[in-house]
Amino acid sequence: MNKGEGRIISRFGAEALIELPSGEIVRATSRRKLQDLVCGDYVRWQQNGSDIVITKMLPRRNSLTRSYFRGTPRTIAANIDQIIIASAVEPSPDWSMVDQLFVMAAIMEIAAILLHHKADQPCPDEIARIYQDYRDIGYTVLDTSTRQPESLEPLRKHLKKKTNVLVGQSGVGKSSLTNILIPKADILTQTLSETTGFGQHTTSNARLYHLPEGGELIDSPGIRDFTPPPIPPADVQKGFREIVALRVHCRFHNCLHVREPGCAVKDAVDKGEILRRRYQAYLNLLQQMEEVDKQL
Ligand SMILES: Nc1nc2c(ncn2[C@@H]2O[C@H](COP(=O)(O)OP(=O)(O)OP(=O)(O)O)[C@@H](O)[C@H]2O)c(=O)[nH]1
Ligand SMILES: [Mg+2]
Ligand SMILES: [Zn+2]
Repeated sequence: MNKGEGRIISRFGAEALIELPSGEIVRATSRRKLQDLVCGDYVRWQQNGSDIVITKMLPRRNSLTRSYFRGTPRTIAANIDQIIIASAVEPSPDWSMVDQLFVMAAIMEIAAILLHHKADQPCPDEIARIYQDYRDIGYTVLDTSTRQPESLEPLRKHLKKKTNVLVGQSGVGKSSLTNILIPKADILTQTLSETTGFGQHTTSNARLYHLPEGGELIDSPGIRDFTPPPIPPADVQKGFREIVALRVHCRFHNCLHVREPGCAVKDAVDKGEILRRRYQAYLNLLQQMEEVDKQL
C-alpha cells in the first residue's frame, strides 16, 4: 500500500474502518457513490479537517458476491485468495451451498477448503459419508473444533499468508473459530438456541483480522441461501472437479454432459463413479445459468 491508501477492515453504512499502511486502524467516511465498498477493498483517502474521507476504490482483483438474483447483489469480501467454507453437524449442512461455494472458488480461480467444524460433536453416518465424498473427489476437508485446539493446526497452515474469507450458514461457528485463530479478536459469538438455532450474537458485518502467522481472515455474517452471480453455462462444469477430470473423454469438446451422445460424464454417473447428487447439483446450476444467459 502507498501513502494515502488503505484497506477496508469493516464497513457499516457510510462509515468504514480502514487500515493505513502504518498499520493504524482509523474510522473513515465514504463518498456516496462508493456504496459497494466491502471488507478487503483497497481505497484511496484524503484528510478533510479531522475527518478521513474515502475518495476512490482501487481496482479489485476479485470479489465474492451472493444473492445475486434474489434482491440486490451483496458482495461479501474483495481481493481474496481462499474461501473457507464452514459447516457443522448443527445447523444441519446445506450441501447445495457447499457445492455452489466450491463453484465460485473455481470461477474466481482461487482455493477453497471445507471445514467439518464442531468435530467434537457426534457425526451421524450419513453426514460423515458426505464429508468423505468430498475428500474422495479431491477437495480438502478439515475436521476442526474450538474445543480441541490441536485440531486447528492443519487449518492454521492452510490459512497462512493468504487473505481468507470464512463463509457458511449462521451458527456453524465462524466467529468462535475467528476468536481462537485471532487472539485479540474478542468478538461476541452467538449461543445456539436449542429451539430456533438462532442466537443473539449473530455477526452482522464482515470484519478482516490479521493472522499471527501472516495473512488475513475475514469473518462474515451467516448466509441463508447462496446464489452465485451469472456464470457462462459452459463454465459451470469448472466448479465440479470430478467432471473436469473426465470431460476430455467426451465425444464432443463442447459437451455439457446433459443429453449428448458419447458423454464420459454421464457414463461415469451410470457406473456410480460420479455421485448422482453432485451430477444433479451440476445440472441444476447449469439450468439456472442457462436461464440467466437467455435474459442477459
Ligand atoms: N460443540 C461445539 N460448539 C461450537 C464450536 N464452535 C462454535 N460452537 C458453538 O456454535 C454456536 C455458534 O457459534 P458462532 O461462532 O456464533 O457461529 P457463526 O457461524 O459466527 O454464526 P453467525 O455469526 O450467525 O453467522 C455457539 O454456541 C458456539 O459456542 C465447536 O467447535 N464445537
Ligand atoms: Mg458470527
Ligand atoms: Zn460429456
